[in-house]
Amino acid sequence: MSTSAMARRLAGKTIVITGASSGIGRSCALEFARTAPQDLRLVLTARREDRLKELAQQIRDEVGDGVKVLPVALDVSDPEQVKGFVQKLPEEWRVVDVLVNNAGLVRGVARAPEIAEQDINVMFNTNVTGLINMTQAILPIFKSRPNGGAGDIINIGSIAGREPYAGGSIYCATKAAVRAFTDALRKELIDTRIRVMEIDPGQVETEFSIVRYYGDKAKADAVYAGVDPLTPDDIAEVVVFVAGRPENVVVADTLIFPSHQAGAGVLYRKPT
Ligand code: NDP
Ligand code: 8X3
Repeated sequence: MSTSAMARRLAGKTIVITGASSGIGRSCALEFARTAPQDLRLVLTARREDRLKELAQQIRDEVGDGVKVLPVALDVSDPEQVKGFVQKLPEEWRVVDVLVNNAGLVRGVARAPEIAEQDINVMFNTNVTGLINMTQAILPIFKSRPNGGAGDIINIGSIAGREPYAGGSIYCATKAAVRAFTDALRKELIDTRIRVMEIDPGQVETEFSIVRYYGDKAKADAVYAGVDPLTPDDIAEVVVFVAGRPENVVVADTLIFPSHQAGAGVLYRKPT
C-alpha cells in the first residue's frame, strides 16, 4: 500500500491529546488515525472516559489495528492527576512524541464585577495551569532525546487570546496567557528539536458554546445562527498538518477563521 509523506513522518509516533472527548480534540484523534493508519499510538484523555472509549472503538472500526488507542481519564485542572499521568501509562506508551494541549473551556459571558469566582478559577485552572502542567509533565520525555531533545507541543489558543472582547475577559485572558507561555517556551527550547506550535481558531461549532451557556442549547445555537462556522475537523486538519511537517519545519503560529469572520466578534451574519 502506498503512503503519503505525512503518513510516513507520523508513523511510529505516540500522540497525547487532551480534551479528546468532544469537538476539536475528538476530531484530532480521528484525523491522526486516518492520516497515519498503519503505525500510530493515540493516548486520548478527558474527564468523560465513556466518550473516549466510544471514540477508541470508532477508530478501531474505521482504521483497524494499525492505530493503537489508549483512553485515559484525566482532569487537567487537577495538578495531582497531571503529575501522575506519565507514570500511570503502560511503559510502551510513555515515549510520547506529540502533545496536543487542546482541553479548554469558557464559562459564561459575565462582565466584571459580576464574574463568578468559580468560573474564573475553572477557566484559569483548565486553560492555563492545566496546559502548563501537562507541558511540564511531558517535556522531560522530549528532553531525554539526543541533541537537546525532540517532540511536538501543539497548543490550541484562540482569536480570543489576540483580541480580548467584552463578556469574555477571563477566557480571553487565559488564551493570552497560553500565547505568552507558548512564545516563551519556543524561545527556551531554541537549542533543541522540540517544536512549540500554536493554533488559534476563530469560531468553531462544537460543545464550546453549550458549555459557555451552562448547558442552554438554545443560547448556544443562537451563536451559530446565520453564520457558517468552522467545523472541528477543519482545525484537526491543521493540527495534523503541523505535526506532519518535516523535522526542521515549525509552523509556529496559525490563525484560522471561517470566511464570515475577521476578528473576535467581527462576524457577518446573513440576514434572516
Ligand atoms: P468542546 O467543549 O467541544 O471540547 C472541550 C474538550 O475539553 C472536551 O473534550 C472536554 O472534555 C475537555 N475538557 C474541558 N475541561 C477539561 C478538564 N478539566 N480536563 C480535561 N479535559 C477537559 O470545545 P472545543 O472543541 O471547541 O474546545 C477545544 C479547545 O479549542 C479549547 O481549548 C477551546 O478554548 C479552543 N477553542 C475553541 C473555539 C471554538 O469556537 N469552539 C475557538 C478557539 C479555540 P471533558 O468534558 O470530557 O473533560
Ligand atoms: C473561542 C473563540 O471568539 O468565541 O475561542 O471566544 S470566541
